[in-house]
Formats: sequence, C-alpha cells, structure tokens
Amino acid sequence: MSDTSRSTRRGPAAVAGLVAAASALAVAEAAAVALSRPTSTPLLAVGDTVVDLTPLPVKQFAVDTFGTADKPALLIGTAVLLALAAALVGAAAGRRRTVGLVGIAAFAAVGLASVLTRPGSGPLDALPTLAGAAACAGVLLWLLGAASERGGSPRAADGAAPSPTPSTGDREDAPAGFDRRRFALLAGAAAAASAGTGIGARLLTASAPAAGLTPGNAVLPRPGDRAAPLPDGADLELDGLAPFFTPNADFYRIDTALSVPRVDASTWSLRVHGLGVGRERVITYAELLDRPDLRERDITLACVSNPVGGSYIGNARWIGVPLASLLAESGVRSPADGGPADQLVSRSQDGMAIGTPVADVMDGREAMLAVGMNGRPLPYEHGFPVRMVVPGLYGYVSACKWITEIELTTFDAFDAYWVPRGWSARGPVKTQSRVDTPRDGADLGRGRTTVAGVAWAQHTGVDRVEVSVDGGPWTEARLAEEDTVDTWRQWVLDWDAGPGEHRIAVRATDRDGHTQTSDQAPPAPDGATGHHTVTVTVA
Ligand SMILES: Nc1nc2c(c(=O)[nH]1)N[C@H]1C(S)=C(S)[C@@H](COP(=O)(O)O)O[C@H]1N2
Ligand SMILES: [Mo]
Repeated sequence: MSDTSRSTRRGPAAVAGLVAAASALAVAEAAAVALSRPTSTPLLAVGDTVVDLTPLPVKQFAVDTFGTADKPALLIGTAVLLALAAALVGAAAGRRRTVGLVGIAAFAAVGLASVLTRPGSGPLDALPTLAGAAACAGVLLWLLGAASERGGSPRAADGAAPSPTPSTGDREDAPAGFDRRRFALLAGAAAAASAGTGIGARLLTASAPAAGLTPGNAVLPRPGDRAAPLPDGADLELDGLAPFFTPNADFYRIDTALSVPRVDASTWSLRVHGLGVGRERVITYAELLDRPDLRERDITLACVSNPVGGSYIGNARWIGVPLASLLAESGVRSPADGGPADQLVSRSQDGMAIGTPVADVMDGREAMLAVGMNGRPLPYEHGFPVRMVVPGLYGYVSACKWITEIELTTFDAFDAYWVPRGWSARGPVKTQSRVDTPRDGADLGRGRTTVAGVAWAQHTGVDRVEVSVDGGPWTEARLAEEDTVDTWRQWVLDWDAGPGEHRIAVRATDRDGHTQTSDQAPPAPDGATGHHTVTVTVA
C-alpha cells in the first residue's frame, strides 16, 4: 500500500520499534494483572520455555556463572535480545510497514506458543499477548507515521533506487516534513507511558495480598511426634561455619520457576493414583494437618548441581506426614514386596515432574510430605503448601515443591523432567565434605587456626572426616555430635599455620567404610565428586 511512499529514516524507525516493543510488554503486563493471571505475561512464559529448552551444558554454565541469580540474568538477557530485535524490525518497518507487522506477528506467535504451553494454562492466557501485539502494531505505525517523510523526497517513488542517505549524519538529509522534536516528544511520551504501565502493573501484583491460606496465616499443629532435641555439641557455632540448621531465608533455592507459584492451601489438593493404587485418592491440606502421624524430622537437602565445596545444600527441621504410610494406605507396595510400580512421579503446580524410586521411599527412611520448615509453614520459595523431602536423594529426584499429584508408574514407562536433560534417573546423594573456614583465598596470621566445615553421608552417617595440608598425611578431625544419619555433621580441626601458601583438603568416610574419592567429576549426570580444597596464605 503506502509502503514505499512513506519511507522513514532508519534511526527514528529503530526508536519507534523499541518504544513499540516496550508498549507491548507493558500492555501485556497490565492485561495479565487485570485478568489476575500474573504468570501469563509473554516475557515470563518465554523465559520459562527457554529454561525448559536450555541444554544441560548451557544451564550448568548459567548456574556456575550467575549462581542463583541465573533467573534475573535470563530475564535481562531476554530483554536485551528483544530490544535488539525490536530496533531491527523497527528500522526495517521504516521502509516497509508490512515487515514490521510480520515481525510483530512472529513475536506474538512465539509468545502465544510459550504462554499456551505453560502447565495449567487456558485460552484466556492468550489475551495479554494478543493485547500486547495489538498495542505494539498501533504504536509502531503511529510513531513511524510521525517520523516519516511526507512527499517531495527524492527517493519517495522509487523503491529500487539505492539509498541516497548512506552514512552521513541525520541532520543534512532530514527529509522535509519530518518534525524531529515532535517525534522525540511522542516517542518519549509513549516510552514513559509504557514504563509507568509496566512498573505499575508489576507493583500491583507484588503488593496484592495473596488469597486464602498463605505461609503468613496458615497455622501448623504441634506434631505429636517431635524431633529429638538437638544433641549438645551438634552445633559448634564457630565463626564462618554453616549453622547446623539453615534459616529459611538463607536456604538455597533451586527450581525452574521464573515466578514463584503462590498456591492457596485452602483450595490445594494432592491426587494419588497409578499402578498398584487400590483406589485413587485426593488429599487436602486440612486432612494432612489433621493426621495423627504428623511428625517433625531433621533432614539435610542437597542439590545434584552442587559443585564440590558449593552452597546448594541446607539442613532444616521439617514437619510433615510420612509418605510411606500414605502410600501404604492407598494399597501401594514396594517393588521389594512385589509392587508393580518402581517409580513415583510427583508433579507440581508449575508443571515439574520428578521421578523417585518407590523402593527408597518405602524402605523405612523418613520420606515426607512436608508442610513445615524450621517451625513455620513452608515459604512460597520452598514449596508452600506441600513438598516432598526424601533423605538420601538429591532434590531433583525427590524434593518436588508445590506438589499436586503423585503417580505410581515405572522407570521404563516415564522419563521425569531432568532425565532427557542429561541427568541420571536415580540420584542417591554422594558422601561429601566441605571446608567452611578458612575461606578459599583467605589471608591468615600464623599460629593456631581453626579449620572447620560440614560433611554428609546421608542415610548412612558420617564415620570420619580427615584433613590434609599440602598433600601431607590425612589427619582426623573432631566430629561434632551426630543429630541423625539423615543430617549433615560439623567437624573441626586445630591447625598450626606456618608462613606461606597452603592447600587444605578434606575427605569424609561413611559408616559403610566408603571414603570419598579424590577423582574430580562434574555435577552432571549424578553428582560431583572430588575433595574440597581451599588455598590460604599465611603471613
Ligand atoms: N516444582 C519444582 N520442585 C522442585 C524443583 C523444581 O524445579 N520445581 N527443583 C528440585 C531441585 S533440583 C532441588 S535441588 C530442590 C531444591 O529445593 P529448595 O529450593 O527448597 O532448596 O527442589 C526440587 N523440587
Ligand atoms: Mo537440584
């Protein structure tokens, strides 16, 4: 149509593209809030989809580089790429409006595909993306119009002519009729309106009180079966040493959710079904809290992605219901007792699927459906209202947060989320130890120095921890009192530090007599190995 008669210069056209994209995100955000579907914004959904599609090495790189800031890093990266694309599409649309509209349609298609394939999404979730795309097209055409030449231009009629405005400055070639100040004003106003709308919408979602039963107002009964008091001397309380119980606020968080699910516990339920389940069962939060076998247990939770010496491990006093009893009530038998299912698949509100060996859950260990963490209802970040915790298994094969469904099946019949992504289907926690103090790279004074850390050999127990300085003989450290075989154990050793640079290595031996290997292995596919070693300089 008017494609060639209303050409717009590249610079202003790119700006128009950028502002149009910003308005798209803002309108989508506002629409998502208005529909009270805060997770249906295309940026988040695309981000979530990228997370799911990212191959393991890239994911490991992201975790190694950004740690638990990998999510903001992903969103910022996505936004930067989007801005680049928007500027390019805008510049192209300056020449041909249809290119712009096709570009917007392509982005809307990606957004729609992401939004509509997120777990639990419905047709309504398409609206924010569609509204955003409409706003984008409107703002783009409007700003391009404001920045376009109006007749009298030398290149107006002939689309095939080489551009008369190659790399010279804007000013001398500014076409007649293009009011630079007016364009700047309009673009600035549109950008400001977008920023205001987007930020306002975000603030509204962030401040909106969550409905129903929340971590703030749920009240947990005092479990009849309390955890034994922590033995004296289990927490050495040394400077620089991880405390025995990890406060909820400091507990590591690893999951694929870009926005934390905020499940209302009053409408939450858990469905238990599948192979060998006598009768399908649906359990509510109130029913869980009412159970006489509600109990309190100390369990250390570790992530398979934890590098040697890393911080993706924590220890908490959990409140929950024994998972084995619940399964037994539903008729489930362990494969060891002839049960047909060898895999328990737990699914979550946000579409995660985690596979756990039924044999492990039913072998007598304290596998739990947890509702409480260190005396409080679970925080949203750690799976409110209910999550699984299984001592001795890495989180990715056991610790489903925001759990909504348990299906009994087989490992042959189903690959859980992490398996096609390069992680082992079974993930027992490897015996490991860590030096917490002194820190790697520390500068120390000479003389008596406290070396201390934690060690874990889950469900077996730590028998011995040894330290070697500069490759010398292994010296036995003093172990703190043991809480249970399912928790980590602190250790400490006095070291007489002489001047120079020193390497301090640690290794643990479990009660089966197995000593940690010195072979270095990366986290994938089934957990890192090697001795944690810190290098310090003594003056
Ligand atoms: N729904 C859901 N549950 C999940 C995950 C997830 O991505 N989604 N990640 C698992 C992994 S890999 C680990 S290590 C633990 C971490 O639990 P935390 O974040 O409470 O420490 O949660 C597990 N449960
Ligand atoms: Mo993990």
